[in-house]
Amino acid sequence: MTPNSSEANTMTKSRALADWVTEAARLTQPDRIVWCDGSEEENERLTREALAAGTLIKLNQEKRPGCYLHRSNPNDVARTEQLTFICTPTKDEAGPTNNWMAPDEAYGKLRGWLKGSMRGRTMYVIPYVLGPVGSHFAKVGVELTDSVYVALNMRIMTRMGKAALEMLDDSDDFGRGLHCTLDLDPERKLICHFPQDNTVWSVGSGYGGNALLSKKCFALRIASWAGRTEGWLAEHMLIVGIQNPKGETTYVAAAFPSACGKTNLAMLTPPPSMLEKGWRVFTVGDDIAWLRVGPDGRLWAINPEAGYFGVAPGTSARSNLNAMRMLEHDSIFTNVAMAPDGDVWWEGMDVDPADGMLDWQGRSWDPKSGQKAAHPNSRFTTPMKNNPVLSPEADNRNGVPISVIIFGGRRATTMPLVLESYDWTHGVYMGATMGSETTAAATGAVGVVRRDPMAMLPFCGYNMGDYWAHWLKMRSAIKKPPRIFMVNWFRKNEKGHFLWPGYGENLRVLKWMLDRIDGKANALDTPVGRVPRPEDLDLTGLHVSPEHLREALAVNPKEWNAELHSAGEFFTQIGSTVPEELRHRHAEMLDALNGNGARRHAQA
Ligand code: OXD
Ligand code: MN
Repeated sequence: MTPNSSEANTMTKSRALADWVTEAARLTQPDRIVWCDGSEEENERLTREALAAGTLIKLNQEKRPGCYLHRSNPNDVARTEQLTFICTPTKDEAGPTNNWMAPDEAYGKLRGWLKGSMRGRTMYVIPYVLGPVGSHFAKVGVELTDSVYVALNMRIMTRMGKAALEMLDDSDDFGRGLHCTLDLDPERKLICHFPQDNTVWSVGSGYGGNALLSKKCFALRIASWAGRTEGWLAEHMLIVGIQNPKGETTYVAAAFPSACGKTNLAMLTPPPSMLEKGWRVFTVGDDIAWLRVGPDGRLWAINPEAGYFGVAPGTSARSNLNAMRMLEHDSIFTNVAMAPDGDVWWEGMDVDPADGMLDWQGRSWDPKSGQKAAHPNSRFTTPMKNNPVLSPEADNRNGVPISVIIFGGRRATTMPLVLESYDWTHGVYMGATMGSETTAAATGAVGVVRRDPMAMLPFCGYNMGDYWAHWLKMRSAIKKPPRIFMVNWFRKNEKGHFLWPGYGENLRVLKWMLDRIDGKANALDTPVGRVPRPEDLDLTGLHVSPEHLREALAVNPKEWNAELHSAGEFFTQIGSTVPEELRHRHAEMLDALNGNGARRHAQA
């Protein structure tokens, strides 16, 4: 059957959209084109089709109603950063941290691969809104894909279907995402971004971060580019509301690299002593924040997504009870293990594995084999409305006002539990130089420290130095800037033991930040930032040895000399676009650390 453009005309008032779908269909030659409307009926139909094709496996519907398992191709389990390209006219626009390809070359190569690639397949047309529908933050995108798994996930992750076409109306202003699974041949896999065309073409991978184009591709890479042009920020940040016992809520945005506990922090359960006093935590978002200066001069944020694509291993009643609850229904699991009764299982779930478990590839699993049952980057996709602590503001068109920005990484040494910046520039410096040990969310070695500025290394759609300059420039537009902090929940002692219990206890660190803003808590000035002394933290009901706490909070000059040296090398690697202000601040810190003159910067 030839693609039917008259159907398109009845679905959308946008000539540009209808034409683009026709053009993509002419190239890829699908047997059928299905326009997704986001309805429940459609969800049931697509689920049935996915079950029939073996793309989804039904889980135990009594234990987990509406839940399904997907097993991916074993060599398609994580983002492939080495195959992800920013295709700007010049290499400098993409900068030294991105792979670059000239737009003509990328389009040409992919067009060759895409020719006839959907023959025998269905092309799903998936219109979606990033952000609350009708919000001035919101943007419309459309993804064309040959994957029913992608269609079902997009329904969870975004406001998908009719609402998006209504918002688009007859406009041509929408993100154009073309995704084709192809044959998963690693030699024919590329994720190419064309920021000037508001376009992403992703070929050869079905993995979430490569294939759910709304997420990393549009809401971060393309949006960061748009944010720079339009004067706002698209960030790899969770957004969380902290309600104090008086009922006042303060909003915090926090950037951590992939698989460092963003979802856990976004859904944190307060420790019993704080819960008793009336502390509460509410999730606005767990992965991405779009931030704009509001009419009141504060920085306001929305979560562009409508669901969570979280890492399953390590998620347990202890680490994230709210996540365990939201995963009880209407969720898609990818590459987790399956118990004989049709339930899911993963390492770190704090539940003993049943006998007769199947591993993530569907093979019978021997617990003694030393092999993982669930893939370390196995995932759940679940709608935000499943979250028992979803913020009542999660759908607010105006977003929420941000008082605190946190940068964080996974560092075994050097970085104290928390470090407060002296001012915006120092905070931007902290973000720009942050490092973290690599995790399983991307292919490659795990556990190596890499610089991951603002947790955006794999997600910034343009030159990293220009991105830092944009952050610095934002300061002049924000009348009441959020205060910036750095955290590290993962510091270890010489024996390799974690120095801080983490999880819910992290709320104590957040409380210190809020008290700092209110002028209620003290801190110690160090050459690299302010740290709490043990007595500055509220530790009621927490048993942590004074020795461990001292080590967790320590700023060790020897470690910091090495840290600054390595940050300096990173600046050299970024090159001439590094803003002078950051270089200057770097030199000042080195001086201060080595006792050469007093610190010269101003108070926040
Ligand atoms: C994610 C990631 O999936 O950061 O959120 O990799
Ligand atoms: Mn992420």
